[in-house]
Amino acid sequence: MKCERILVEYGAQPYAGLDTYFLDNYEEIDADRKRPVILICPGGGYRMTSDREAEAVAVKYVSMGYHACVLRYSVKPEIFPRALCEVAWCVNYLRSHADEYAIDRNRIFVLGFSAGGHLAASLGAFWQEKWLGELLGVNKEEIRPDGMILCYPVISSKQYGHIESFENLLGKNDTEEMRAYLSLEDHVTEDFPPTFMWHTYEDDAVPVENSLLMAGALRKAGVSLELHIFPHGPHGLSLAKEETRCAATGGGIQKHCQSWPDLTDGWIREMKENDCKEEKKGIIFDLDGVIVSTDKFHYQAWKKIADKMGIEFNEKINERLRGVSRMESLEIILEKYEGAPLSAEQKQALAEEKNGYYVDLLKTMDRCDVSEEVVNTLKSLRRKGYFLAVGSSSKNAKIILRQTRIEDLFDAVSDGNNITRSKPDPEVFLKAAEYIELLPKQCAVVEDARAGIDAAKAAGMMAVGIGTATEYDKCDRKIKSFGELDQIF
Ligand code: B16
Ligand code: MG
Repeated sequence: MKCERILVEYGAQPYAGLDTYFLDNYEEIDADRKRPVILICPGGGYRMTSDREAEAVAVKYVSMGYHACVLRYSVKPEIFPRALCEVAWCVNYLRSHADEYAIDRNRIFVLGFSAGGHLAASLGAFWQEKWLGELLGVNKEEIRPDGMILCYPVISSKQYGHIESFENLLGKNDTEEMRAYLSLEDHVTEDFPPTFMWHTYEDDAVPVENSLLMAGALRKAGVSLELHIFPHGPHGLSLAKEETRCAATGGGIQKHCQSWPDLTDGWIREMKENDCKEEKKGIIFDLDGVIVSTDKFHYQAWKKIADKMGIEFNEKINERLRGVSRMESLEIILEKYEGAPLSAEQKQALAEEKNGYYVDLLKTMDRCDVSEEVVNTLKSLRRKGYFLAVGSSSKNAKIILRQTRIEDLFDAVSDGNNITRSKPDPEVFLKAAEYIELLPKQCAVVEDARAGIDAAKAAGMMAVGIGTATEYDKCDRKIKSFGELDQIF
């Protein structure tokens, strides 16, 4: 397990720390396992971060197979929006380090207790606000939590509000206007993430009305909610068991409430199942090997180069070139080169020469190079209301689309010209989703290359494999022919 303290690099004088509890992967079990992560914000009235709602909770989630981390956010005398920026920073950090820590980048859950629940819910309410993305200098999608777990949260600053929390959070800016802005039940939109919430009916520090008001607001906005109100127990129960007993009062054990972490586990699992069923709105197509068969032209062009250089090159090596960039393709071919090492300029020249041969071959293409099955299926998907995009590693994608006269069948093209990293990096597909203005999870990718399937999964998209990709078990769905897409979508 990777346990370390990461300094939250937000603000001129970073203070907050993120304590990680990240599980390792093992060959014997599954070397590629990606886990959801629970980002825990302890409570403490924005005056402190309670130890009772920190490590023990992380360990509980780790025992259930989750990655967990605890954010020790800034509290009084620091004021809003410092702590919110810190939690947003952490979501971006977890998402951008997803590969390093084997995190499922689309299952980042923010869990908060009491005032930490207010902090978590503030991110749920404000993640898409321009001002927050700008303060962090990141795209709003990077700070979007995928779900909220709110434990006896502070929500309202009005009649049922926990006033001390708002005084501490706002400090010198404690105005009526700011209190209204931070009364979160009034700032719930359809963009608020799916939420799990629990409270006790008897809570007299942060009354249950906080959760009830939030539930009403979520309901009104059409946001998915699981809500549990346990009849007995005081405020601040944490795990409600011996492990997190309160030394000062000797209390904090409430047997009936101990089930809540398991309930969240069920909620997260059910959400994943529903996600797969969730209607996709965009479909992103790889070009070569899916829409057209330019792979044979790539082969012929590279063959000329290989023959000239006396390098062994065959169909098997050609398979490895699927979906990878031109320069990476050249490096693969040069693995068999036995001559003196080539300079960067020589490699560049070879890649350009290959591209010249390739582009000449592309000129022979016309509408007949796209099958009727592909054209009819694309038209049908469009009629059903899907946004369609191309997501290709090729810098020649637009030439191919023009040559075959199918440009009009797509709403957007993301290709080798608008990316800096090629598949298996998700960039090409994330850009495509951005162009058609959809969230990654609303998109599916159709791919023929392993690198492309990996890229789709890394982007958090459904991956449909066709052709050689169907031998790859990472595909969510496999199709034998393009027309089958009409049954899936
Ligand atoms: P270019 P895709 C990929 O296209 C090909 O599969 C791959 O073999 C090629 O090296 C790459 O495009 C770059 O192509 O040299 O034209 O820029 O499958 O991602 O549509
Ligand atoms: Mg391909």
